[in-house]
Amino acid sequence: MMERTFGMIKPNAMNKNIIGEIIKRAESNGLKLIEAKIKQLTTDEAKLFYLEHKERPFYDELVTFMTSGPVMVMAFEGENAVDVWRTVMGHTDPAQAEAGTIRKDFGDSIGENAAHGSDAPGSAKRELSFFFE
Ligand code: DAT
Ligand code: MG
Repeated sequence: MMERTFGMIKPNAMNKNIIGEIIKRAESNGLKLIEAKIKQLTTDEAKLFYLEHKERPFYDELVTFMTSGPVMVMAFEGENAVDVWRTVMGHTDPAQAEAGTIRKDFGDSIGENAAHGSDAPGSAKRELSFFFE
């Protein structure tokens, strides 16, 4: 099924100059980049974006990290885009991520795991509208 998903390159990955490599992996797996921008998240934006994790012990650390430098927000379109992008990114914890995934290759820790991807079509819709028209 043709669908859209939301992806983000996190600050640690932005520091590694691998935007091209990350987009190449998405494109090689059938995803088309249809919108993108580089921006600095405000603390309020990061808190709201990750509101579902508000009660988690890592919430403050997550917000601090996500505002530590610019991110790149992206809209992808393709067959099963949500699942495809999650697969290309790999497991949340880089130490547990499959070989050849973005998080395995560029993640530094479970917190600084290089990329974000929506986990379901519903969250994709919400996250896309959070950053794009
Ligand atoms: P995902 O990003 O794979 O959807 P998630 O929604 O469970 O994972 O968590 C959102 C982000 O929060 C994750 O990308 C990194 C951070 N995070 C998750 N679990 C963590 C933990 N145990 N310690 C520190 N940061 C964590
Ligand atoms: Mg998630």
